[in-house]
Amino acid sequence: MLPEIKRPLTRTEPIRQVHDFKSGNEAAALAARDIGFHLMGYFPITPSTEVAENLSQMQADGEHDIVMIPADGEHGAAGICYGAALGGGRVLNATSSQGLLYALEQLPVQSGTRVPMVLNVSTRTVSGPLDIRCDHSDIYFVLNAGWIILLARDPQAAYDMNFAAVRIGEHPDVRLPVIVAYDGFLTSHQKRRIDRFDDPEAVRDFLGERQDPYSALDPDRPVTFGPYMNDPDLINNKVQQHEAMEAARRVIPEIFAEFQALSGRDYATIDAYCMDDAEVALVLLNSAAENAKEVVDRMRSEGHKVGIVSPNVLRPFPTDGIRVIMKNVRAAVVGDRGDSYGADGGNLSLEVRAALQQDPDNRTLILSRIYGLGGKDFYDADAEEFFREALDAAASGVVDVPFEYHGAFAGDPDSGPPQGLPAIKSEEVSRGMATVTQNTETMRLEVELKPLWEMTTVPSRIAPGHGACPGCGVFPMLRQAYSVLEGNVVVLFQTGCAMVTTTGYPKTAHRITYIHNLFQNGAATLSGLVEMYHERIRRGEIPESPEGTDTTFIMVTGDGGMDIGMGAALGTAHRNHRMIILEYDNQGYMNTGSQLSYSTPFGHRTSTSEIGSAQSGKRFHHKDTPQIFAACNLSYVFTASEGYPEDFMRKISKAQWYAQREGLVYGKVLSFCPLNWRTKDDAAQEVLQTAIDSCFFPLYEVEKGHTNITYDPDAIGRRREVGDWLGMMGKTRHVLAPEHADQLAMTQSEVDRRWNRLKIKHEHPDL
Ligand SMILES: Cc1ncc(C[n+]2csc(CCOP(=O)(O)OP(=O)(O)O)c2C)c(N)n1
Ligand code: SF4
Ligand SMILES: [Mg+2]
Repeated sequence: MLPEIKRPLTRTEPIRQVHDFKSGNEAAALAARDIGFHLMGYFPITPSTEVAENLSQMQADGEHDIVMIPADGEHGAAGICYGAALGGGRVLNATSSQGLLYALEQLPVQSGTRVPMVLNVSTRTVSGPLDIRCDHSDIYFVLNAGWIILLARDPQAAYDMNFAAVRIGEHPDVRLPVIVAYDGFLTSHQKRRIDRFDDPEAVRDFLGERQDPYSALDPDRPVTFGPYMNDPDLINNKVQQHEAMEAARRVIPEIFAEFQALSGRDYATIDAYCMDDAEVALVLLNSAAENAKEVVDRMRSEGHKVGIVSPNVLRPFPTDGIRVIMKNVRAAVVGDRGDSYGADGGNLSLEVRAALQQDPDNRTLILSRIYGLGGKDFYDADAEEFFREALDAAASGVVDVPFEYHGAFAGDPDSGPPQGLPAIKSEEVSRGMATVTQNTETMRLEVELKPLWEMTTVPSRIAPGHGACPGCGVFPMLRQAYSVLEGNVVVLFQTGCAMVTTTGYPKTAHRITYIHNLFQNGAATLSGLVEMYHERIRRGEIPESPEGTDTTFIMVTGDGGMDIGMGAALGTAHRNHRMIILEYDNQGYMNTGSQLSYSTPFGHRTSTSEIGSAQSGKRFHHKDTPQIFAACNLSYVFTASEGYPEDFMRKISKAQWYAQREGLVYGKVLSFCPLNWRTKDDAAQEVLQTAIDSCFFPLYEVEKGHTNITYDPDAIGRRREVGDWLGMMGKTRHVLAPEHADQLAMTQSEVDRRWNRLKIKHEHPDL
């Protein structure tokens, strides 16, 4: 018997439901629609992105009216959600892995001020190294954040727990935010049969209205949220938070019981499978526990009294339930998909041991195992091995190996990856393809290029052959830059297509030193390295280079990286470190499946700005990143396109000169993405040309404060309408339909406005 209080139920029959076939992410999105949240703040990250994507499609089709706010990063998303929840409505977010960690700083603020909302976490391993698959290392980081954590072992539970989460979090005795966590890919992406509600009125009755004691939107009752509070009061505040979590121990079973009456589906705080007489148990979270149930059936048919213990609630941890269920268990393996390094067990194992320790009669032997990291599969055979280990311990009364990683294997020092192209020496690639001189009058730079055919002889700092889509613009762009850059170059790639397609372990396409950092912080990381370089030269630890031959430090980033990483990049700009930020702008978060970035133009279709009867693509204009950096008064800012190689090569040569001598350079390169622009693979030239000729993407530079348009389509009679460009891409063709005439006109007018301002700046050196 689990220690649950079930309250009398008024409903005798479950409500009308329909069968469906959905993945965990789809189920969570359907639940969000059916709940009718007021607002969702989000930032895409695999494998949780589909929640927002599904909701975007449903929104475009007019199926819900949740306000969907694409944040500048997960920290921003958490802030948006917190602010919205202070206003009293229902709020949703979804994230994973680094996204959860990036939001982490906000989570205790929300729980500490007792503001309910729902956050779906599709669990994924945390970096580094970067790995997009499932484990529980992300969710373990939030165990101390003060949020209730419900677990969903399959898509049905992902749907159901969202309803329960709303009620639990908003309960007057609780008032805490709630996470619903399900396994990335294993649950988020695998489709299963689910039942979903088909009776909106009954759902509304179940959910009721959100009741908040205070709202930031009540002018009659102004209220101070989050006062400055030191001792002696803070500890009392935390006692109240603790009491809210304790109240949740009582409230959760009550809400689960009500949910059972609504749906017919029974959730306990702990899913106990064959535990009534079990002598040996496996304790696991989420989908792995489901896999292991089959093994229990098989082993029971062989006469072994085995069972599975799997909490449905991680916070508050169901300590009493664990003690009751495991009272007669002689030995158990507790499996953790995430280590608490140095603690001799993952968090689940530590908490199970702590729970049992409080029962003076308990004699269960615990074996702690770390398994399934980074998406490593957990098969029947693994579950069976765990059971056999526990059976041995139960029989001998001894635990031979209390803590171990399961499934790791020692590497063979003699087996390395096949040798690709060797590292390249700077002498091999420094061929004097660009000569940069400073005009002594204007103090601006002039560049003389060797003919393009000669550049083809320069070996590339990046190996040929890559994992990108055919026609991808990233590689021509890199090739062009590397053809003219001189000397030693160190690159840092932020997360994105260029990074993922060049460094699949155990290989690397980079023949020079390459660093990856997550795209919220690459600029800061590289600025640290730059300063270390100069300081070690100053201390005589690294030989000094003759003037103009210093190592060049380049951060390569996508346009998305300039959303989430904008703070770090602007900090780097204001400090003026000697490095280059080179942004390839493919107008979206392509690596994660083409979600909108702030650089995505107005009206463009992405997987989070879908088109349908109720929505026509992205709702706001593209970010003018070069102008933002120009406002930082850098020595050099430029735009370029892989379609204009000589223009780009001149600019990147200037960039190197300035980065070696004066400080930060920022450059934005329009970069072709046939997959997500929905064009033919070989359409780069005409599509990029039209983007430039329509003045959507003007080619210019801002050098020492002077704006210089380097290609003026007006002046040579090549000016085109923006519609000509939009008509070339599947992602934008809809804008040309007569019903979207307003949208087209707005795009044209915004493009004209920005172009005219640029021309005025070009003509007036003081602007
Ligand atoms: C904190 C965090 N949030 C989200 C992600 C998921 N993510 C990885 S790459 C990426 C998109 C990158 O877009 P962009 O910089 O434009 O590069 P592209 O993929 O288009 O080449 C996203 C959203 C992540 N890795 N870390
Ligand atoms: S999705 Fe686009 S940017 Fe990414 S590899 Fe493919 S073509 Fe290149
Ligand atoms: Mg991009």
